[in-house]
Amino acid sequence: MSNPTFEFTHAITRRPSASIVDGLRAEDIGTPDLDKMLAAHADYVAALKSTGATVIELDPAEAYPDAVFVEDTTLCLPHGAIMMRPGAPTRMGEVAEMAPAIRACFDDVRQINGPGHIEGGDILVTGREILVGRSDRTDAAGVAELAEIAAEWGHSLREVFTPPGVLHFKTDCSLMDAETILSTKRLDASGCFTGYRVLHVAEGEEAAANAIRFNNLVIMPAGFPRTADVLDKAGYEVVQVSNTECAKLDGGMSCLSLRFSATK
Ligand code: CIR
Repeated sequence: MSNPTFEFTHAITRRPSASIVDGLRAEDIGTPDLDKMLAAHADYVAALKSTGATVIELDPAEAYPDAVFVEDTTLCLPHGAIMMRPGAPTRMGEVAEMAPAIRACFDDVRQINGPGHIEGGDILVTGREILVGRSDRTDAAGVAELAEIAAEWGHSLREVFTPPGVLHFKTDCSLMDAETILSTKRLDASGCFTGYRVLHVAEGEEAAANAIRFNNLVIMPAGFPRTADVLDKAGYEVVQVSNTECAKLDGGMSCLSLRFSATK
């Protein structure tokens, strides 16, 4: 039987555009290089495809510098999809850009109407619940609006907190399988994963916590050998993809795709 938390028929990605140099960042650690980012993005898409999934590759959206980070626009669940309401004003328009591709894959598409805000990067769907981290981008009203739709679709939702100074909840954690979470120690210390099996990223490799489980693979950023070793020893099939350019914009492996099983 398939496991809806990590077995998917589809992914949606969007190629980065030249405007990526204007992408949001908490701290300026250098301008992303478009050619390097395109090469890494192609490797990422190839890894997704290697699992047998269909990858819908959207064209660059020049008007939205952060549009490559598609995860923040939509929450995809087995029943349907929910269009988010980003907390970053420059990212609001990305939702309408994504909607046609989502409508082509899902019969039931809902919308967070506001006034609250919520971004996909703050949402971790596990085998038993939906965890949503309040952050600078996701507020109580946004979480409450999502909770109503999630309840209608039979999911329980638990509000947790993103550590201060961390962009999104999933900047610091990832689902490895229905019961196993890869996390930084600082996030796990908050107690939000009690009852789960938790694997910690290696000390000093906190940026490795944003990975994805996609079908048979765990796709993680390259350059974190001790965490790769932890995952390898735990029995996961790990693929590493360069994340140097997206990291300059606080982005990582989960941000670059929407992962789901299409309902139509
Ligand atoms: C932003 O600040 O919104 C983008 N530069 C990075 C978004 C990363 N998305 C994610 O973690 N889901």
